[in-house]
Amino acid sequence: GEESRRSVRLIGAPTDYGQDRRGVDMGPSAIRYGGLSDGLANAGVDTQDAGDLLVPRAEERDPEYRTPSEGKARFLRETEDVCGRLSNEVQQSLADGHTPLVLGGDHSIAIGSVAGAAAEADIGAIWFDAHADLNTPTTTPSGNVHGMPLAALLGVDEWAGVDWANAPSLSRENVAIVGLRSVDDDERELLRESEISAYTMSEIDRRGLANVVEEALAVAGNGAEGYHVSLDLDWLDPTIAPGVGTPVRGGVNYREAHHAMEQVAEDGGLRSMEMVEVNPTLDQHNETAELAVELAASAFGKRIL
Ligand code: HAR
Ligand code: MN
Ligand code: MN
Ligand code: MN
Repeated sequence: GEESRRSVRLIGAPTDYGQDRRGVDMGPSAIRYGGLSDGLANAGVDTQDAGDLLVPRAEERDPEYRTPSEGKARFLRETEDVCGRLSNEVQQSLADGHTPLVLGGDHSIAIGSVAGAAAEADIGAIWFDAHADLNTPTTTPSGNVHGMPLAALLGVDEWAGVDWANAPSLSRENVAIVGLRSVDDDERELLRESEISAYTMSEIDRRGLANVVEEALAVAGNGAEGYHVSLDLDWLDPTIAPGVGTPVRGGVNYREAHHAMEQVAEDGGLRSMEMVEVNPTLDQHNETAELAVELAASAFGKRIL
């Protein structure tokens, strides 16, 4: 039968607090300039652009922040401020009947996107990423919050009860991480003992990405009211997505990535989405942003025939 047309609301979150390569705050501009509204129009969705959140420049802030646990999380206060406002925007978008598509910014903003998406519903999440993003201020090797958002949303250790993460916004049995190839020791320990579904590149080699994504969609959607897709562009192989701050060789290729997003579209359970870590200062001719645009079009249902 006739399905009602999906409407997407773009929300820019131009942060670079969460990592130490400058320039990722230009991600929302790069992705828009890469043709996002045309790409989504080609996918048959209506798009409105809510513009960018106001994000104070990092230079004007003091990055040092020790948490009550004596851990380290640079720019945590600024991250809390942005994520609180982003959470409200995402919640409002859903209340208005528009699917939120958040443009980062570094991956720390996922704390706000998912907190907003989970505020009025029990949701799952699929985390397409080379990294697990499961550190806490105590376990982090870098102090960079972009390595921590999934732990924050799950309420791991000192992240439990952090209200601006709405922690826990996610439960472990509804979370799937797809594409892992750079995991820290404490993250590995957590993944071994928990119910989080974690798919490494090695498993993708063995089983094929389509099979893995089919399983990840089932995990994220099982008993949940839809799921959030968090797309870190470093999920892709750096040969096709060089414009990211922490590239890791051995990622998924162009066709694999498209097919995964086509599976998301086909599944129909997508509630909210974000694309993060695009850094145009590290890119070649904006190709990483343009790839993000193409992948968004596939995720929102672009058909060839
Ligand atoms: N795991 C490392 C850390 O915590 C590197 C994290 C890099 N993270 C991202 N997001 N690019 O996936 O510092
Ligand atoms: Mn990430
Ligand atoms: Mn909830
Ligand atoms: Mn990553």
